[in-house]
Amino acid sequence: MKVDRAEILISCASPSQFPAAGPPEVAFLGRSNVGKSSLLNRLVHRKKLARTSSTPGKTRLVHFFELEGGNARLWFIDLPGYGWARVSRKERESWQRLVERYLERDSLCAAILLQDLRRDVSEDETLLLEWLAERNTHSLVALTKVDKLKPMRRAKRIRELKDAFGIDRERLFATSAQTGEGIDTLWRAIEVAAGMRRRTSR
Ligand SMILES: Nc1nc2c(ncn2[C@@H]2O[C@H](COP(=O)(O)OP(=O)(O)O)[C@@H](O)[C@H]2O)c(=O)[nH]1
Ligand SMILES: [Mg+2]
Repeated sequence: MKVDRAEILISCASPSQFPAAGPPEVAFLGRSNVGKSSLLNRLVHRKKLARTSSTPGKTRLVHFFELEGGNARLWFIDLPGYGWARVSRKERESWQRLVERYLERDSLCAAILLQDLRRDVSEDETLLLEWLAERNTHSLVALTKVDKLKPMRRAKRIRELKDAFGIDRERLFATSAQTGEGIDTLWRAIEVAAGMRRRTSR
């Protein structure tokens, strides 16, 4: 999708603020600092649509972004990151409630789980993928910050994470928000999931 217009629609602190269903929705999930805001910005060719920072954010908000290109409209949903050390049980539960309620939406056509290429897969990620599979939600995994490793090490790491996630290579994307690597390929998968294009080999 060639994005002509991208803007924030609403940031929701509770499910009651979620907008009524509109265009197809694609959601982004991942641990704090995984590179979610950077990837979102890269996908829509905006430097600052989603805020990026080197310090993990603390607010738990579900951000709805509206994208328009040609005749197509799509919503990108930025879900709050997880995985802070020392969060209270209450905070954890409120994160879970917000995210689970979002992921129940019928207008959701794909959830993209982000994973830092250099980190190991934790139970947070495997449980999320299982949960999505149980709900029949189409899920993809985007490995982030691949520019941080040299090609040989990178290829090995991609294989290791593919095995750790136990998913097909077709659902795994090696990306870099810095160099733009993997962005076109991920876009194609998003378009297929959103019914904007037919599946083709890549
Ligand atoms: N080298 C490199 N750094 C990245 C990449 N994506 C994000 N970062 C850095 O990782 C940190 C966290 O990024 P951010 O997008 O704010 O993560 P978020 O908390 O998941 O939204 C920032 O310092 C980014 O500059 C990438 O593809 N390559
Ligand atoms: Mg962020």
